[in-house]
Amino acid sequence: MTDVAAVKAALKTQAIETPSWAYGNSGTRFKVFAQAGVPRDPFEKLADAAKVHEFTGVAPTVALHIPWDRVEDYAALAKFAEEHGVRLGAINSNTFQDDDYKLGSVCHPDAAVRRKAVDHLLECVDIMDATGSRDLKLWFADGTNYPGQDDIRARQDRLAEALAEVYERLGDGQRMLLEYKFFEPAFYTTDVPDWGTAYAHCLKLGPKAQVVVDTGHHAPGTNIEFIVATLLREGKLGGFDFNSRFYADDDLMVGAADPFQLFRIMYEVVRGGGFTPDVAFMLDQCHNIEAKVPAIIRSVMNVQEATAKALLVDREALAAAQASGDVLGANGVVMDAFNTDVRPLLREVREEMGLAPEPMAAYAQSGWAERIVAERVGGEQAGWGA
Ligand code: AOS
Ligand code: ZN
Ligand code: ZN
Repeated sequence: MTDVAAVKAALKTQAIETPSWAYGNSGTRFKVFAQAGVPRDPFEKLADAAKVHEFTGVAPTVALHIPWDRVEDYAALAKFAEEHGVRLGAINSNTFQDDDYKLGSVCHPDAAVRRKAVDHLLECVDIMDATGSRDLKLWFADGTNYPGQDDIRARQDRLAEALAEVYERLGDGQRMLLEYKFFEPAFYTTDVPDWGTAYAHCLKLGPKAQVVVDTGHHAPGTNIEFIVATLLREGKLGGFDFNSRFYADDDLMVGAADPFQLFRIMYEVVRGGGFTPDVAFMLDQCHNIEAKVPAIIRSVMNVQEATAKALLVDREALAAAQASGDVLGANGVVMDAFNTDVRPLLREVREEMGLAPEPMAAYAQSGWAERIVAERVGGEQAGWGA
């Protein structure tokens, strides 16, 4: 029997980090459809993120991206966040948007370019000191397009050297989260293409280096929950970049494409003791055609629903079925949890937290969407990459 009170208590402690870039305009390489009311600066992104937290109660931190969220005074930004009921979260570096990075950043064949990239990463750690952020999230677009273009092994050596320098700079309580992605923008080799490569680097670096799993960064059919289970067993799962993919790195709302996969992942998190602050639940999404703030509220709710179902798995019954070789019984226990409608439970959880039971409706009634359209006129809207 599952202890529903314990499930509710666990759900109230969940923290899902929303990404600053999801509040700005984004699109594909074909077109960015600008939306009215979109934030014009990092402060307005935080104000929107505060609304997501206000209506869900489980989105207390916001990931920043440097340079998109570069400000003069990070302490002031952190203070603004706190005044709005949220905190600054992971710092995401950017070593992919300069012309210098055509052939890579930390893996570039030219030492001067590598220096520039590492200096940027070190600057990100300085920013973490100012914002009080724990995590530096590293995603490298580095790779090659053609066989022979560069030396695969030499690029790994350059990567290791750069990571080691940044690792040394990390303060107490700070971590680096290394993200992998199997292709794009590079199409032949990617320098951190999979969890194994990320794991190997993190293992060598030490305990402050952890792997981050972006759910959209795998080949179709990959068993992501197996990767999650493995990384947790090895003490190397630092967190998630949640999103949905139908095809490649689609960055659609988490839980939209495959809620069953999200549930399976969350079950392995719960099963592996990963439902702790040591595993960061972050979103990494872009809302190209849908309204941004409600899309992020929906995404947070999707993670919450998958978590609730994962927590509801009757672990004792499952263990008994597994031990007795009852294949269908064991599968039935897992499917029972997945097929549970957890929305009434989550409505209760929200009411117990002093929140409206239906975040989407409460947001729609709040008037925030109309207010930002009316107030955020003039200036330039923030966008993915600006
Ligand atoms: C890119 O594909 C990755 O998912 C990164 O996490 C990226 O850095 C993020 O989308 C914004 O910086
Ligand atoms: Zn990501
Ligand atoms: Zn991605």
